[in-house]
Amino acid sequence: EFGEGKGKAERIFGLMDVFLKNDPISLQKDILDHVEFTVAKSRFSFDDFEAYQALAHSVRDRLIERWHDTQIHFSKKDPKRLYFLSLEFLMGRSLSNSVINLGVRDQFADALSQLGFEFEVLAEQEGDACLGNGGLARLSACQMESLATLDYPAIGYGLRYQYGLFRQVILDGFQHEQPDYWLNFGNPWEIARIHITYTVKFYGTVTDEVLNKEKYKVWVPGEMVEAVAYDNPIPGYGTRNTIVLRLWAAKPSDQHNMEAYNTGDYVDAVVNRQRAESISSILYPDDRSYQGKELQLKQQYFFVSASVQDIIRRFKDAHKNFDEFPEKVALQLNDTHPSLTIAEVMRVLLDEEHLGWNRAWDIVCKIFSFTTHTVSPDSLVKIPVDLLGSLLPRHLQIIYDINFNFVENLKKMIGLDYDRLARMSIVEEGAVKNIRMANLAIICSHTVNGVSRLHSELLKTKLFKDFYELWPHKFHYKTNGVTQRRWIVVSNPSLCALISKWLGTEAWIRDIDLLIGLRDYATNSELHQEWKMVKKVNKIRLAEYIEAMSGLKVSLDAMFDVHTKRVHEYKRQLLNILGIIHRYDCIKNMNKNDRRKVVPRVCIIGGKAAPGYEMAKKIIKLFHVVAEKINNDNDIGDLLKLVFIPDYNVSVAELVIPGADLSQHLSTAGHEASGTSSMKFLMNGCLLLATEDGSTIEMIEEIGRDNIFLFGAAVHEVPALRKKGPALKVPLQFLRVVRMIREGHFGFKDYFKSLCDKIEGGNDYFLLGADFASYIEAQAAADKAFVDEERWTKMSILCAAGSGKFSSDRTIQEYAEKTWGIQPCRCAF
Ligand code: HBZ
Repeated sequence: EFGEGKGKAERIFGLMDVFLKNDPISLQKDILDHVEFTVAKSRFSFDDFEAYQALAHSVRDRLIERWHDTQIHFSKKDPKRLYFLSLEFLMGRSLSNSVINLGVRDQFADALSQLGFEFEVLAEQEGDACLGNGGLARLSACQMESLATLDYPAIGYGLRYQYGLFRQVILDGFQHEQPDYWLNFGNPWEIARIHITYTVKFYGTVTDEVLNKEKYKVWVPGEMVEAVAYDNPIPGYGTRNTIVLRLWAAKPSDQHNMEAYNTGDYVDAVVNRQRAESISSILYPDDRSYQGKELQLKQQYFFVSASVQDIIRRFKDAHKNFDEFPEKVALQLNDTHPSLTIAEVMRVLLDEEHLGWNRAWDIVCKIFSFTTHTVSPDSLVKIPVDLLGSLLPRHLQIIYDINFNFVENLKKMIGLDYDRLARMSIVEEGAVKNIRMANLAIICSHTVNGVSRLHSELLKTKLFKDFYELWPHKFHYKTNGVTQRRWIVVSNPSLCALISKWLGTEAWIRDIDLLIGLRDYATNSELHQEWKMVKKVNKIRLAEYIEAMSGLKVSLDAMFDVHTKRVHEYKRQLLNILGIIHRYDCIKNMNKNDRRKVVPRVCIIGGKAAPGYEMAKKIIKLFHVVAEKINNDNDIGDLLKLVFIPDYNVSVAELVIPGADLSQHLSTAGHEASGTSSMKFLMNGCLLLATEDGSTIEMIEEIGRDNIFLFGAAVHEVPALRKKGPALKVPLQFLRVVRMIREGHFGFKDYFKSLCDKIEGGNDYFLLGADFASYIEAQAAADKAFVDEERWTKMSILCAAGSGKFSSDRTIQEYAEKTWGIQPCRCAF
């Protein structure tokens, strides 16, 4: 590996013959070195933020060291690799997770305390990396961590947005969005690889050329942009393996528009060049729909093209024959967003590697797998043909060719059923012709999966029914999971210590199935005492945060009832608010004696609304006006308090989840593909109040119906209820609370009119009225259980004990074995 022979290698080895040391003195020295030479502050005077930066750099050194070792090991073994393609990753903070996974948390904490700093205080200095919207993006982050921990040879690819998901600011109860220019203070967790760049082409024309008597297509681009790699190491837990998340940033290309410089308008030419950077600058903040915007499509292709070039370069470094490609490469499409990858791989194999259609197609059919995260046909991405044809003319041709072959074959299989042919075609005909990205992904992938059992059933019977009937073998289900390293070890250290103590081992951190052992102690009074103590510590932490943020003091004896997720009509935050109004109304009408029996509650809601989603924004405002009224009603006091947690993100979730007694998951049955926050709450011993939707159905199987508060219509009942329209009977209490809003009990009468209209008089698509009575009953059942401390604690223990199935380690192992065909490749030193 050393160009100048063995002598040089030996000399270098002599200079750096040991790994970085992790004893307190070495760590202190490393941190001070970084203060002095990286942060460029005097080692005799630096503040918490500078200390954090220096600390982060010393952790980064250790990450790089392991990552190099892993790389060398992978190159030597040359295993089949997984390439995980996702336009979104919600990584949150890196410091705590890194030191824990590297196994040096306590050593660093000691070293810092000797320097007069507290690890926890410095960890708070870190900002979140919010390069994603919600569940899908956080899932990608959990899965990367599990891939590293389980020693799989994997690489994640994504975009290095300069602006992450907007920051939510609440003014006067209304959501406002502020840009998240997260790289402002530098990012110690990434390594800029300025030499790893690829040119990405856009626009232009396609011509025919003849080479060795064969005709080839040549794409002459109209614009070129450079993609630069930024590597983010992801360390595994209990292993030396450290994998990488490679994010691409757009930079102007030197090949771009050379003539412009010669025409004399130098300044304009430079300004134009600079525009290239806008491709990777903004994360689109809508977590459901694709608006057909050119910049968004450009972004997708930019990411796809750079990743494919990188993958092919790596393959060609070690292999000559493309027929081996499927043995070495598995490409995972995280939703349809990266599905242009299919057309891009075809294009490279055809036009650049000159393999010919049949060979190229054969390879493409063996390498892709596709996960969908939606249940709604409206969320499926469609790209207008005109837009695609102008931005990526060659890709449009290829997609047409794929579709032509597909439709011809399909006719042979199903005959001339034109309706079905039209539904399955990649091209949607109509006033505006569209390319259906989901159809492209299904046709070209060997495996298609939903994210829970129920979701996959819905795919087979509804969304992708036609395809399922054609290729039943392609359809699988992979129930989502989350990583217990972040969601217990990092975010709930006291619970982590408690679990390890009672199980007598820390092995559950890598082997989650061991959690089931807690069941043996579910009625043990000593464990009950300690379990309650842990919850109390976490509630204190959360209460302090609430007070610091909003000035509101909340009672620790109250039930902390949490509903945090993106705000959507189908997730029914509105149902929660109507339930709160009902509770308030009931308390107001109670006599003193009855009031003594009320279980005090702190109702916590948090979540962002897409900036253009008017109804979601109204729901946020409604919560605030209701909170204003109730929190200031002296008659109510601690019986009911409402808290909105602004700017809910990964690090806020780490604080909120461990402190919750109860969490709500209220989606109308059949609308939540899986849901993953419920898994985090479950692991932390928080009880769930939920509909039988997404992965909740599988949770019921794991923990038993007695340990969860269920309510609402089941999936199969929903269509009939909807059909009833205005004839649907809704309870009087429901009508009463809606009337209170309508009549201006909380102010803003006109503003909330449209919101009330949407849930009354046959317009109630998400069935709030139909589910209301059963929701209130489930809430009453939760109250009843809460006052019986022993029962509640037992339920809480059984939730955590039964959460093993919902670790992303299990999910990733299933994908590896059944979908990707990859093996662990552990780097041993
Ligand atoms: O993916 C969510 C599902 O709603 C949820 O049920 C599931 O648990 C989770 C993980 O599988 N979907 C999303 O979070 N979707 C997006 O964030 C999204 C982002 C950009 C889009 C479309 C969807 O253009």
